[in-house]
Amino acid sequence: MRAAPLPGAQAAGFWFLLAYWRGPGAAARDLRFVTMVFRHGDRSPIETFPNDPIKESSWPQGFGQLTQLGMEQHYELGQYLRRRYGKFLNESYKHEQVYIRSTDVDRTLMSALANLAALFPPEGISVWNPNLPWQPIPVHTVPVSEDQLLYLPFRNCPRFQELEKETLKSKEFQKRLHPYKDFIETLPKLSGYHGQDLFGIWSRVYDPLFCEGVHNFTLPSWVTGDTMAKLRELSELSLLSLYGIHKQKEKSRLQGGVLVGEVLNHMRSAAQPASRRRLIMYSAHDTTVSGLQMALDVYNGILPPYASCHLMELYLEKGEYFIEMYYRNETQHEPHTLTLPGCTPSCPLMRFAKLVAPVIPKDWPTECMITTNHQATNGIVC
Ligand code: PT3
Repeated sequence: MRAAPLPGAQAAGFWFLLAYWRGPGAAARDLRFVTMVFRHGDRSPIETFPNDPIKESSWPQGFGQLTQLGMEQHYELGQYLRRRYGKFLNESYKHEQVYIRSTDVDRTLMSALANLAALFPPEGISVWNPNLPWQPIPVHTVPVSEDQLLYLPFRNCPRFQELEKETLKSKEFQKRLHPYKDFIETLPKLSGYHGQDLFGIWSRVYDPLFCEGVHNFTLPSWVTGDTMAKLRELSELSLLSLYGIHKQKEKSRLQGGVLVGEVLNHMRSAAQPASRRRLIMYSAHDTTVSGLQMALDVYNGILPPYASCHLMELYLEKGEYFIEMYYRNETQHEPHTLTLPGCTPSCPLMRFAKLVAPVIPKDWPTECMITTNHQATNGIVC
């Protein structure tokens, strides 16, 4: 039954009461800590297919680089974060409150810097050059070869390689792949790329075409809307099958679960009364955002767009800590609430920890070596 509309004065009173009723609750809910994982902004292709008439020299900075559009996207995300967390983060940057880590890749490092320019413009005593509304903020990194946190997928893991092979053979994967078999057969002649693996089709055919489309290059005549739709669906299947479709929990322990464990440790530390840390930011890739979301079982199956951002907030309410997660994957819409399966949108920290425990590796190197192949267990294959 629909409620009858309230007459003017009565309606105003109703909204006032509602605001008052919500007010004290909202005040009692205290944001304590925020962590986020985002994808870098728009970039040039990383590689392309042999028949592509658009070569690396067509891109102002060559392959794999953040474009000016990518810088704008991250500056915009930084402005959004300033609006969302401005009060919580004080008027400007404080080193003991903030930590930023990026993969050691130009586009992720530059994205973090563009973002921070908008998030932490100098204010008051932080102004060091009146003509420049910018201050340096440290962005930490480790070499890609040593990155055991953000540069997903971790390929140096024999058990994971075994799971990838099992996935390709699984009924579920084959069922999903079947409708595209004829289309895949047509690709080598058109693109000159002969690989049949989905990751190759994604990174060497779909991705460069997508980048070229964004930058208004003329695409080859065989690249119709329907071709792009099929290539996108195959790329989505590639990413989904990387972390899921077959033994998702076990794969997560070897991939995104490492980051889940790190985030949970930070949440627990932030819940200590002496903690001064308020923000930890991770600048990374589509494969990082999706790997984290697959481990948390909240992935929507769509390739994470440029500058998409997974937010995790820790609140203190009536003596209990809660985690809330949001996904900002478009600028025209407020971030979408993500609910950890088995919990409520605002999930008690203890319950969150219990629910994610199965995807957090206890000993990643050892778990990676437990394969059905004895050579790997003996450390011969790695
Ligand atoms: O565009 O987000 C992306 C890709 O992950 C890209 O940044 C990349 O580095 N791909 C190589 C595999 C990590």
